[in-house]
Amino acid sequence: MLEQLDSIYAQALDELSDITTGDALSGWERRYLGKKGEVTQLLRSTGKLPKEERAAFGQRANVIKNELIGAFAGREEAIRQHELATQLEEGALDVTLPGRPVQTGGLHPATQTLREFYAVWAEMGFQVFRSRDVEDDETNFTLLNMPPHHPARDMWDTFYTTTPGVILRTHTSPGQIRAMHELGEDGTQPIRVILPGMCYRYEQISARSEVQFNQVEGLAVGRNIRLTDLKGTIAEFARRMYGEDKRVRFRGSYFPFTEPSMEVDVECILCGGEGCGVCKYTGWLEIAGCGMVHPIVLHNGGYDPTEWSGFAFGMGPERMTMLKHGIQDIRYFWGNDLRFLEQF
Ligand code: FA5
Repeated sequence: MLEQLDSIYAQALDELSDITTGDALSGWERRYLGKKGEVTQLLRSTGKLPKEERAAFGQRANVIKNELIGAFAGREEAIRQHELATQLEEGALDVTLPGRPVQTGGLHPATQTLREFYAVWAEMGFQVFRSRDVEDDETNFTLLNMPPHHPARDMWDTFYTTTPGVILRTHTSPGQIRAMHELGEDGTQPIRVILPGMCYRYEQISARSEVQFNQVEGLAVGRNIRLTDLKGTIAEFARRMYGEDKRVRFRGSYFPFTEPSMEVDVECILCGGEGCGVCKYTGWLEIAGCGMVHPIVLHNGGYDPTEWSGFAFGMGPERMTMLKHGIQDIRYFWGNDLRFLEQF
């Protein structure tokens, strides 16, 4: 059978050298290398040989098969080049025609804002900490100072799963507890992180509210962190993000996991504080909720609140993108309408 193999090999190469068209080449491939091709059939019959001849035969057959595959590819390329040259000669191919535009994708507007956030917060020394989308009720609420039946739980309409106690996180704040445990080394190390991620709320969808949206949480824990550190950090972020001259203001608010709690407004980025439709003629846009980390939350994160303090904030990048580009409806973000997406 070895002689038969070598003679098929010689014959195949001989035939190949005469082939000048794609059709003939396909026929050649079928005849020698196809499923029922001569080389393939011979390889299949290896099992019928006496045991001591099988290895040598199999090896030789594989070498020949690979050589033929290589020769085939070489011939295919030669035919392609020849056809191209003929087309050029005959003028069928106009190389001066402009190429067809290649469709490129782009970053989603929310992703663009997120990346701007990452860059600004990284410059300010905040590293990214990724927490989980599927949370437990305890971390999402109880450890954030909202025990079962606490009325403040109503602020976050929740998606529950069929597994008791397992929910989709309603905000990125439970990541505070996880970051404190993972990075705090039993409450002995300071922390400075941002926690970006998708949040889920069982809310009525409207122009301003979606059932899924991104948040970027921030958390700093240290020995002497004060309210002025929080205010200075947020003001610096707003300046870096929206411009040197942008003013920010803080309004008293309530979150169970911060004390005191505030909302942050930045001077309207569209009208510069003059008053316009986007800022509802107030001159201010809300960008974040924030506050000093509640002592109970510090304790739940493994820190001694008599020695450690911290601040936290939470921002909504989609709402901030809407403000920046004057987008009227948050539903565009996840509608996958190219007419919307291609504008960014
Ligand atoms: C919170 O979720 C707090 N965890 C924020 C916080 C963190 C306060 C740390 C203090 C300290 P709030 O529910 O206001 O707060 O949501 C924060 C931001 O998420 C909002 O300002 C908004 O930009 C965005 N957001 C909230 N709900 C939606 C929604 N349904 N669709 C789109 N964006 C939303």
